[in-house]
Amino acid sequence: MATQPFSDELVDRLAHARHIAVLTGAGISAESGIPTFRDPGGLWQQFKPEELANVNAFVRNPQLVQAWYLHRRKLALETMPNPGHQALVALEERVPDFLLITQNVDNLHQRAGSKKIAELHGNITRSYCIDCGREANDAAMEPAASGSIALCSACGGYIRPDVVWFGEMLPQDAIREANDAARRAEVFLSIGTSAVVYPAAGLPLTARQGGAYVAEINVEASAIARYIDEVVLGKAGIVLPALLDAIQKR
Ligand code: BV8
Ligand code: ZN
Repeated sequence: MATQPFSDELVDRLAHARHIAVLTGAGISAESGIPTFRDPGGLWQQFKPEELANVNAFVRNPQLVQAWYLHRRKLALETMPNPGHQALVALEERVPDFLLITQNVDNLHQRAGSKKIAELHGNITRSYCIDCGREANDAAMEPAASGSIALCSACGGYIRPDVVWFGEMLPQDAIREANDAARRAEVFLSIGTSAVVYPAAGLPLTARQGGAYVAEINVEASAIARYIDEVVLGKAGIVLPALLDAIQKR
């Protein structure tokens, strides 16, 4: 029997907590087949996300950025939520005050059935016109797949994905809700994030200051590992179901 990768203390705290907040990053979708941001290989890895996920890149080359997001949206739609996403749905159902704070834009938490979600960086399934703000439908971005620039049918403006780019403000309601949940959390889980992008990466520390027990689940220690209570090394798709199993046995 492999030793469990997490402490009994973490299981007990999660089993009895009434206030839980969870932060997820690209690592929770890795086992669904979506490459993380700092992954080697892959067609789009020739560009750094910071080079494409910003408004200057978009204005300079709207077709390239639209094509990149169209590619990522198709990948997200073709993949399935994995047992890590599903375990977080089960955790939400056990707890009266739960918030899933995600940096991911792949919509997999929503497809897995999570309900209480704060989308810090938007959602790749939505897009809108940068001039008139109209929400564009799924087909509107298709011209970018064949080398054209996708334009708004109402005003001819460029269409962009509804995600937060570097240098852009996060949705105010999402970041406020996330900070409130982190402050009142008794347990805060940081899952599959390198914790280098702010303000999201500040949330585990906000939780710690509010008195929460903070644990991360990652295949390697993240940038905040030294500041938190527990580092659980392992794949989210393996560790989270085992953690829920242990909680349900308490
Ligand atoms: C803002 C959406 C300001 C688009 C994204 C200098 C210092 C500090 C901060 C800054 C600075 N210079 C600039 C900033 C601010 C900047 C920032 O933090 N930059 C970083 C790079 C230094 N932040 C911003 O610009 C934010 N806005 O600050 O606005 C402002 C203020 C006032 C007024 C106006 C403006 C906006 C940030 C949002 C950017 N958008 N994405 C898109 O997705 O295309 S960020 C992008 O990175 C994704 O959202 C992603 O989620 C996020 C973080 O990455 P991770 O999710 O952590 O993914 P990563 O690949 O890094 O790591 C994966 C982890 O999973 C790894 O640890 C790996 O070990 C682990 N893993 C892998 N497999 C598994 C696993 N774990 C478990 N199981 C597995 N199987
Ligand atoms: Zn328009």
